[in-house]
Amino acid sequence: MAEHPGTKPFTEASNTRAAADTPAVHTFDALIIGAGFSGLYQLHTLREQLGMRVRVLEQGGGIGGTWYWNRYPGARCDSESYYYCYSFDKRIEQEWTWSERYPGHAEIRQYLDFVARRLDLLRDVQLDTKVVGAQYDDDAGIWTVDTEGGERFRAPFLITAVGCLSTANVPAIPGLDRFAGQWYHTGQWPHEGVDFTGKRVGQIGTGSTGIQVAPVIAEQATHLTVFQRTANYSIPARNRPVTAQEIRLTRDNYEDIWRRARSGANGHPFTIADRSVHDVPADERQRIFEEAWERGGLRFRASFRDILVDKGANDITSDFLRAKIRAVVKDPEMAETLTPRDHGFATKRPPIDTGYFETFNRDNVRLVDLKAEPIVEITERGLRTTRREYPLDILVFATGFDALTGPLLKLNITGSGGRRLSDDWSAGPRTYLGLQTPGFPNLFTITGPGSPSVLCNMPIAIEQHVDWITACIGDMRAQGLTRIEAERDAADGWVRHVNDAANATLLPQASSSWYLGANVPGKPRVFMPYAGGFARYAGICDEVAGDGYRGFARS
Ligand code: NA7
Repeated sequence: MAEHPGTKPFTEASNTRAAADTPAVHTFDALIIGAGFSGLYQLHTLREQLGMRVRVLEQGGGIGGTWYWNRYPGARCDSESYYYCYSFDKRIEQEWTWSERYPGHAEIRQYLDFVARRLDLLRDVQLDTKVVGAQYDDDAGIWTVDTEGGERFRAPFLITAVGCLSTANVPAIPGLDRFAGQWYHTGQWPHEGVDFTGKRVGQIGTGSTGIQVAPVIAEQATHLTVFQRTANYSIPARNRPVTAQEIRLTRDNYEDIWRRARSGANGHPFTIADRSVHDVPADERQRIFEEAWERGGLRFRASFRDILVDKGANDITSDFLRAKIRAVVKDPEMAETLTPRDHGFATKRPPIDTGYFETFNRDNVRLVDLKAEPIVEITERGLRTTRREYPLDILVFATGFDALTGPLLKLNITGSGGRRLSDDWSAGPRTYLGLQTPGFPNLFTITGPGSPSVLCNMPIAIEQHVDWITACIGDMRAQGLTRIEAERDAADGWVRHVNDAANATLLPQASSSWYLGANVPGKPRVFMPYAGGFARYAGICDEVAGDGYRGFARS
């Protein structure tokens, strides 16, 4: 795939290293790590609203964050395009036109490139720059950031904009190094694409990604074997081109769309119906579900208000979806293997699909139930389970991410007094509002653990965080303050609140969920995102700021 234009690495004279063993040091008012949706908007606000000198350090060779890396065939956002975008700039909102109901990965990169050019962002973005360490100097009140290339950056404020799903989880299956074919993780997909023609392909993983990629591979490959550990629910996406009338209507109504998105639980502009699954007679309920199924997409779960909080309501919903799998998949044994029985609908991240279950009616597709025959090893020729060896030319890992904490811990962050973030989070992330961690002054995290993040339509969650951080730094500068740090009591209270919010839903009951870190062996089992709802969360953040940044020590 061709790289999109306008994303050449930042270069300037001062960027070259002064001498082989003396890193060049570049000083800024703020450093941002990551040039996806969050890093780009954070750059814009700090520069334009506060007049700060900012540098964005980006590991990739282009902007786009998650969408720079996730280029696997079928990669598409499951928020609808008209609201998977920024809301802060009327001009951008009115000029950009999405082509499909759900934006594909290439179109999202084109959109971000359009935004970056419109706002002249690229001059402050340094590409191909991987951060390998960040240390806080208490005496100087300065963060020092080191890069793999040996450069050093210093600034009083450090903002991580590294995304929630950016550290690929490649399971440690013995034998991968001796596999004679090619293997790929979907989150690190080659830019030139992968040609599956004439190949026997194995795919491990049936989360949102696996469900998107399998139908596309099956169409191209000679044969596809899907290795499934946990069966998943999926709602048809019903993707299609956007009509001229929809574009007009959206543009005319953006104010209302954003107002609704911000006042809801998940940053989506659709409202969750104010009725219980138990309130309506069975035939009426069936009609409502069928209608939602036909409409497709994430808004299926908005059909009733109690799908995620009432076990009985969730069981009824899950049964409807299980029946759909049986209705689509012709082989009853295969249908049963594809039917989730161990968790309720949407207690794990609910995928949406284009022809996923239909894929299993194809002659060239096989399903392997890893619960019945676990993986033993990868061999030179393919993959061996406890039952047999499956010969493969290509192995695709759709095995997800070390979500939320992974991208942050990879940065090797050391805070006040030399404390390491990895030590402080050894039993799970401990943040205040998901924005700051005690012991790490002037370090802000956009959509960090403890904030609504992945439970939301991300651009809405990102804008709320960036606006809050920008206002917070602006307020400090106005008052002549230089240091802000979350107080330990405030963080402890917030961690309790995050747990309570999760426990008020059915979400923690899905024991294999990446929300809990369960997909990464050895990761602490803690429910990481804030499940109390976006609007409620944003209200708390505003209240904290309005109350003199309650829970933050500022000096
Ligand atoms: P997910 O949702 O974490 O899915 C990963 C899949 O890979 C899931 O089916 C896992 O099974 C499976 N997996 C992970 N490790 C293994 C091993 N070792 N063996 C077999 N199977 C394994 O990641 P996605 O990329 O699909 O989606 C991530 C998010 O991106 C998505 O939710 C959207 O928010 C966008 P498990 O369920 O853990 O048993």
